[in-house]
Amino acid sequence: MASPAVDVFIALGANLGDPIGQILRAVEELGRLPGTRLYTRSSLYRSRPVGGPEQPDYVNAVARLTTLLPPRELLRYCLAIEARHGRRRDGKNTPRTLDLDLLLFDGLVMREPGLTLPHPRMHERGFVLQPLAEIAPDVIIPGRGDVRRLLAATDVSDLVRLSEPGRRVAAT
Ligand code: PH2
Ligand code: MG
Ligand code: MG
Repeated sequence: MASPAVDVFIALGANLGDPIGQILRAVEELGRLPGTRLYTRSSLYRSRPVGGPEQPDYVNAVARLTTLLPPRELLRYCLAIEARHGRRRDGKNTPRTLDLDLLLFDGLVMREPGLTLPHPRMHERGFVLQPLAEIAPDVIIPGRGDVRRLLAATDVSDLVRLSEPGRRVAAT
C-alpha cells in the first residue's frame, strides 16, 4: 500500500549571486521532485544576516510541500538543488547562493548527524518564523508551540517583505 503524502516546510535563504532568482527557481525545483507537490510559498523577505561574518543581506522565504519521499531522501534532493545553484560549503553562517533547510516534516522529531527535525533554530529566527506564519500560522513546532505565538515573541524589525511583479501582496 502506498504511504500517504506528508506535509513538509522548507526554509530558503540566499545572499550571493541572484538571491531572488535562485530562491524562485529552487521553489519550482522542489515542486518537481518525485512524489512531491508545491502547496504554497510565502512572500520573499529581505533580512539582516544573523551570525557569521560581515555579509550581504539575505532573501528568505518558506515553502510548503506535500511529499511521499522519506526525510533523508528529501534532504538529499535539497542538497543537490543547492549544489546546482552553486552552493559551496565553507563554514557555518557564511554567505551562500542557496540554503535549503528542512524545517518540519509531518510532526516528526529526530536528531541524527546531518538531519535534526524540527530544525533546531527555527523557533528563534525571525527570518523563518515570519514567512512561516504568513502561510501556516497555526502549525505546531514540536516541543516549541505554535508559530503565531513564537513569532509574537521574536524581533522581526529587520525584515522587509519584497513586492514581486505579478504577485499581489494583500494590504494590511
Ligand atoms: N542563514 C544562516 C545564518 N544567518 N541570516 C539570515 N538573515 N537569513 C538566513 O537565511 C541565514 C542567516 C545559516 O543558514
Ligand atoms: Mg540555514
Ligand atoms: Mg542549511
